[in-house]
Amino acid sequence: MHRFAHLADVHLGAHREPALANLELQIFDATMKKCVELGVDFVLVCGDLFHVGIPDLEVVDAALKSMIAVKTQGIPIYAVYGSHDYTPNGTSVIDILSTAGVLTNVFKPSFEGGALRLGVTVDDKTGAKIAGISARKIGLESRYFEALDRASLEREQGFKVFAFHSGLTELKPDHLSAMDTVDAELLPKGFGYYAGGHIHERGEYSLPGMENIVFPGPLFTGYGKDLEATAKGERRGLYVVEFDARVTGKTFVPMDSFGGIFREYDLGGLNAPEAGAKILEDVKGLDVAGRLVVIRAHGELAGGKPSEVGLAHVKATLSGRGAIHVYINRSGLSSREQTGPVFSGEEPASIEKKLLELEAAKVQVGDEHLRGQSGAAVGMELLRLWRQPPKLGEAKKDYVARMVREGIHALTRVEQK
Ligand SMILES: [Mn+2]
Repeated sequence: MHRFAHLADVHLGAHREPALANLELQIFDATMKKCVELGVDFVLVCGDLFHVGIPDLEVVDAALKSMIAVKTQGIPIYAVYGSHDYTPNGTSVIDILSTAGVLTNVFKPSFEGGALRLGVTVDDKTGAKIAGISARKIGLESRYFEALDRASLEREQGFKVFAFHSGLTELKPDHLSAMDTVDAELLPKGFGYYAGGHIHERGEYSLPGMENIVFPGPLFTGYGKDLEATAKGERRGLYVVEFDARVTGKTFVPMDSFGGIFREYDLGGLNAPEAGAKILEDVKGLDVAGRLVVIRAHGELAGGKPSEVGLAHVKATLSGRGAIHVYINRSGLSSREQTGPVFSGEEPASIEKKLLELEAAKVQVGDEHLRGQSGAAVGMELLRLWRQPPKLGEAKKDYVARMVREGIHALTRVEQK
């Protein structure tokens, strides 16, 4: 009997607050140690190992140490790329780790007459065959799936794992209805295990011809909405899968990092100062030391703006009492005085996409690819590019020049069909 570890959506470098940033790296390190302790034969990371394609070198260094400790035990690490690992027009840190032999990229595409052939990676020790498709930028990988030569993969004998970083349409929860997904019929059938990533919600599924479809959810806690789920008690971790000729068992292994407190406030009908007072009163007796606090405020204020509720003060108060992190979601909070579009309770990326689509529809430009949906996609690309911080030691003028150069490239490039 063999076993492997399946994890995804680690998002190393997602957190800027020192406490969370440290915990994030600690949990990753503990996870790598856990893999050794459990005696797994290999580790499979299904995308979004890092939060951005070019993270801070400090984060890379820490992650590298954790992974090398696994490698030196003779445990290989296989990976496909996630949407966050992708760097427009460039080399991402995952490419570097792959070149250095710290991990093996199992996405081995070749195109033959319009069909996508996937190379299969055979794990030496167990003979397990791994094939997979990396995500590119949002939604683009669906073209890979459409072109995929499934028959050749289905003909492969032995224990097979299919790794991917995409939601499946058939399994899409209602609240993610805006998310781009891939139809399960486009995946090869009859694999022993379908190792997913991208969906930040743990789930085990089966579909016709596809047993053991697993999304482990974020290893740490991801960001935004994930923090809320963690605060409500959702456990984070990895899967350990046992197999011989087929899967004989799969177990979720939690990697607990911290406890959380979740508070929700309906502030409808109050004015801004009343709303602030209500929250402060409620959190007065809470023991927040060493815990994650997530507050969700919603409703339509009778007077004042959401920015006048004093949420920054609430945050400072709770941080002062030892909360490791305070996250306040006020996307459902509106005001009678407020105008403009509001998209509540969604992932930042999908809100950005909707806003850009709304704005792109108003823009009159000659270039076809800067209008409508495609214009919004270019906008997303620019946002993504310009979120990259300067590299350590990079002079401001070099950084600006690089951003301008990459921005122009993104603006002028017509997406290949
Ligand atoms: Mn992710």
